[in-house]
Amino acid sequence: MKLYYTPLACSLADHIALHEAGASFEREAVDLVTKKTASGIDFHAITPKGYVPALLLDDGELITENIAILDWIAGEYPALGAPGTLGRTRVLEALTFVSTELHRAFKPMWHAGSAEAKAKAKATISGLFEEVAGWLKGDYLFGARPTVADFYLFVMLLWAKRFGIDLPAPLFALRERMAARPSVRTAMRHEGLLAAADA
Ligand SMILES: N[C@@H](CCC(=O)N[C@@H](CS)C(=O)NCC(=O)O)C(=O)O
Repeated sequence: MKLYYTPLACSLADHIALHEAGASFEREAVDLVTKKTASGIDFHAITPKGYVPALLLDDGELITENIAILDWIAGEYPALGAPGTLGRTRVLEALTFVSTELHRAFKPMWHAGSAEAKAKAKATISGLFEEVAGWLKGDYLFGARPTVADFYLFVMLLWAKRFGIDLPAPLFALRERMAARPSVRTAMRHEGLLAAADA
């Protein structure tokens, strides 16, 4: 299995999930500007979509779209899902919110645009974080242990730091808690996201 990723992109959620699961996998970085992989392959030849994440399975099947990949990982490694008859639905509900509301709201922050558009995006993001802050059922979204939805949310919390967006106290604490997990530290180290002194 091979994960195509870009440092600090939304693919970090999948990277963390695979480490958290103890999965055996390879990884290959993708330059989203040149659309070349680290080994020099045209990324469009791997997926015409041209964006990360993409997960190549051992049987040659390629999964794209973050919600689908994270749902597949939780299916293979049920400890990364939520319990109960509605467990999978609740995780998909959270993943969809992170993807279609939060992740999408960050788009203006990553691209060239007016200061006004960025200020508007920051206000939208802060409102969304206020909403998510009320969802925690314990140390994580669904209780005492993290699910794939926490990993995607964590990437959004890192992006908040990157763009100087303040977090409600429960999400600030969640970011700290997540950042201390060995799987998260390993994935971040592999993506060059830990300060040298901290790596
Ligand atoms: N619909 C995709 C979007 C993924 C996405 O936005 N990926 C970004 C990185 S976070 C990307 O690769 N952008 C490069 C591009 O679109 O050219 C998904 O949900 O997985």
